[in-house]
Amino acid sequence: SKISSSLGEYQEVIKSKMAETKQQLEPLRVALISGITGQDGSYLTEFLLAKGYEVHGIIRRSSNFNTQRLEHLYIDPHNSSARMKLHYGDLTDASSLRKWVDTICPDEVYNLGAQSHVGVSFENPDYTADVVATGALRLLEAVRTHIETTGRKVKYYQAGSSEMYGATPPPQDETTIFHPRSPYAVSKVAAHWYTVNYREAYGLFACNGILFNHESPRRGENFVTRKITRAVGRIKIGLQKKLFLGNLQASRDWGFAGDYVEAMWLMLQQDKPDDYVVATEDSHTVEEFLEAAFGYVGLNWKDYVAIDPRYFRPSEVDNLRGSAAKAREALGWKPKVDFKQLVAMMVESDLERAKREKVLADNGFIDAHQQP
Ligand code: NDP
Ligand code: GDR
Repeated sequence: SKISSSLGEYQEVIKSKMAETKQQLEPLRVALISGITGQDGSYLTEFLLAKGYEVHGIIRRSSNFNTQRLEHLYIDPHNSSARMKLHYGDLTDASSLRKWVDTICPDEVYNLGAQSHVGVSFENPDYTADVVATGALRLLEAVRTHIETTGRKVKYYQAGSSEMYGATPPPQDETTIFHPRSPYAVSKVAAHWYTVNYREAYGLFACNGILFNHESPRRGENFVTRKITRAVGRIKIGLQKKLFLGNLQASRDWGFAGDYVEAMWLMLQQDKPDDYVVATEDSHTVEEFLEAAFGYVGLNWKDYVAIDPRYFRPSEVDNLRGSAAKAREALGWKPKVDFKQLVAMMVESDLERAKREKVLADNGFIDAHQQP
C-alpha cells in the first residue's frame, strides 16, 4: 500500500508538470477589457488571470485612483511576472480604443465599460448614450478595422442587460422583445444591435451576453443591494440610524457577479458567436432583499427604512426574471450562488467593513456621521 500511495503521488506530480509545460508551450492568450475597474471587470480579470491570460484594461483618467477593486491583483508592470496591465483610454475617445487594440493585439475584447446606473441615466442621458451606445460602436469599429488591417482573429463580448426587456413581463429569454424604460436601457439596446450588425455585416465573432442583475461585495454602493447591505453593517455596528430608499416593490433576478463572468468567457469559447441570457431564474422584490439582509443580523428592516421619493425613477422596470435555458444547454453554465448565499456573503463583508469603520470613527480618524 506504501508503494501504491507513492505511485499515486508521483502520478500527481507528473500530471501537474505536464499541465505547466502545456501552458508554457501554448501561446499566451491576451484579453482587453473596458470597464476593468468595475465590479465585473475585477472578477473577470481574476478569472482570466487564473486561466493563464495576459489581461489588459482600459481605465479612464480620474482625479482619484479608481483601481481599488484591482489592488489585490496588481503587480508593478516593471516586474516581468505582471500579467495585468492598465492603459488610459475612454469609450468616448475612438482614437484611444483603436490605439490600444492595435498595440495590445488582443484575442478577446470584453466591453464592460458603461455609465451603468439606471437612475443616473435619467440625469445624464446624452453622456450615458455616448458611453454605452456609441462607446460600444467605437470599440466594435476599432476591432473591425484592426482585423481588416492585420488579418488577425479577435472575439468581442458585449455586456448587454436585462434592463433591455424593461416593460416586457417575465420570464425573459433571447426571443423576448425589448421594451427599454430608461436612457441607459435604450443605449444598451443600441449596443446590442450594433453588435448583432457587426456580426452579420462583417462576420465578426461578436456575442451579446444579456445578463440579469448580478451583485457581490464589490458592487457599487449606490445600487440597491449594496446600499442595503452597507446600511445593515453600519446600523448593526451603531454607525447609522436610517436607510432611505425608493421603490421597494420592484422585482429582480439577482445572481453573483463571480458566477456571471464565467458565462462571458464561455460565450467566446464556442464555435459560433451568439447571444445568451444569463440569469438565476429566481426573482425577489427589493422588500424581500431587505427582509433577508436585515434578518441575517437579527434586525427588522421596518424599524430603519424610510422612503425618499428622489429615488423613484421617471419610468420603472417592475419585474425581471430570466430564463437561462440556452446558456445552460449550450454553454454548460449554471449559477453556483443562490439568493440566500448572496445576501449572506454581502452582509458579512459589509459587517466586517463597518467594524473597521467603527475603529476609525472611535479614534477620530473618520466622521461616523458621514453616511455613504
Ligand atoms: P460598474 O459600474 O461597476 O463598472 C463600470 C465600468 O465602466 C467601470 O470600470 C467604469 O470606470 C467604466 N467606465 C465608465 N465610463 C467609462 C468610459 N467613458 N470609458 C471607459 N470606461 C468607463 O458596472 P458593472 O461591473 O456592474 O457592470 C459591467 C457591465 O455590465 C456594464 O456595462 C453594465 O452596464 C453591464 N451590466 C451589469 C449588470 C449588473 O447587474 N452588474 C447586469 C447587466 C449588464 P470607473 O471605475 O472609472 O467608474
Ligand atoms: P437596476 O439596479 O436598476 O436593476 O440596474 P439598482 O440596484 O439600481 O435598482 C434595482 C431596483 O431597486 C429600486 N430601488 C433603488 N435603486 C437604487 N439604486 N437606489 C435606491 O435607493 C433604490 N430604492 C429602490 C430601483 O428603482 C430598481 O427597481 C442594475 C445595473 O447594474 C445595470 O447596469 C444593469 O444593467 C441592471 O442592473 C441589470
